[in-house]
Amino acid sequence: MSTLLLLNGPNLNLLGTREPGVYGATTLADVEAQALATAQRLGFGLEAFQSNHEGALIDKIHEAGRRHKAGELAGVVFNPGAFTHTSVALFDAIGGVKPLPVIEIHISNVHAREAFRHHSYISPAAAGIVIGFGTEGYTLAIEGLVRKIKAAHPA
Ligand code: CA2
Repeated sequence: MSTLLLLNGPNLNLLGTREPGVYGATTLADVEAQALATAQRLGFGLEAFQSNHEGALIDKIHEAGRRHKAGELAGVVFNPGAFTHTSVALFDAIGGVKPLPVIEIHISNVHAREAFRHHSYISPAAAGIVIGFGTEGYTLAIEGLVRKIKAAHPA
């Protein structure tokens, strides 16, 4: 049970290439490499997946749920991008794979932005939320996820 999944949703493949004022200059490849280093420092492996398609993200969450049941995957860090504010289907998917822990992360402080970003369909299903720490939030999210995993499975 020593692998984590980093899941990124729509347009996050553009990280570091546009809108550096909002999302920073770090690329998605940098984020994934940093996340792997963080996971390994904490004794875990890490797989990364990004998709611009809601159904592909849902399929990946279902697969993560099956792997969690089989003892092959410990938890998920998920930036659902704009689907955060629209997707009942992703809320249902995360609810459908409980008790797999899913940490929701947002690079920007969505509450300091447009009103349509203030509501998350994902948050009620998430085990924890990290918002507004830039791409360093991914490191915080992995650290928080590992704390929750260790609390649920004391050595
Ligand atoms: O702050 C976040 O992490 C968001 O999840 C990012 C989403 C946005 O819709 C959410 O409200 C908050 C957007 C991701 C788009 O990423 C881009 C990166 C570079 C250039 C353009 C888009």
